[in-house]
Amino acid sequence: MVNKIKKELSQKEFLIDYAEAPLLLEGIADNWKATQIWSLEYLKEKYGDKLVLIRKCNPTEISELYETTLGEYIEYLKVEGQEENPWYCTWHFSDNCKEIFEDYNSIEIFKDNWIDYIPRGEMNDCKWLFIGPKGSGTPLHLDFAMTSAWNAVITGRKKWIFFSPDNSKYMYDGMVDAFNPDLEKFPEFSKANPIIVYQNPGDIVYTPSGWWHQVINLEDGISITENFINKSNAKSAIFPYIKLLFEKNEWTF
Ligand SMILES: O=C(O)CCC(=O)C(=O)O
Ligand SMILES: [Fe+2]
Repeated sequence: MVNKIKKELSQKEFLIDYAEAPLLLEGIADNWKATQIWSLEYLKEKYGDKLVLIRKCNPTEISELYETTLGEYIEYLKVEGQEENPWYCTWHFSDNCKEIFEDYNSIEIFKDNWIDYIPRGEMNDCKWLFIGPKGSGTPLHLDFAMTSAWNAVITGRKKWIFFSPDNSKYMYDGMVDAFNPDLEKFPEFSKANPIIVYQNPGDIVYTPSGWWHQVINLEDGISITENFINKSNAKSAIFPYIKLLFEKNEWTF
């Protein structure tokens, strides 16, 4: 069973009781402007000309990214019937639309994000909007550089499956479709202990550093996500992250 909570937590409560496992924060984003007014039509009308990235969803293969406009992508959502491997849209909105920041507020326990202190020329922030149809989602993975993340559903509904860091030996580097595993190809996967989470609009899901997860959108939907490093995960995340910074800039130690 996943930990669930309906109220704002203090930093202290979070660090002591909740930081080490996935957490469903129910209804915590209900009063965000985004949750109250966003729809596909609204985003298309306001931000239809913005450039976004799209990729084909395939739970067992890494797919290429393409660039399009948000407006064109939302048109695609309207006209396409349900495809087996639909396109999923990722919008790194701080590149071209900082206005989005006005429509949500990161909650107290995730507010302090040390990635925010890195000059943007060195490294991008890790804040995205996801837009996708029913059946879209993200294959089994670990978030990069052992960062943690929060993800708020604005519209739609998501199903998550989590596996603790102890289960890494059964994960086959994320090649398994955890919702529909091929146990002949990946027999050890049957030993893993899944935690399933259903997320509704206004709910935030917290993914701790080092936890495997896969996500599927059960309905067409919009979500906001941020990866972070702070007190809660500094011990495991800070070194992989700094290493990544160095590699990205081709510096040497
Ligand atoms: O598709 C999603 O909502 C999950 C996203 C996720 O896990 C990620 O971006 O790391
Ligand atoms: Fe993730």
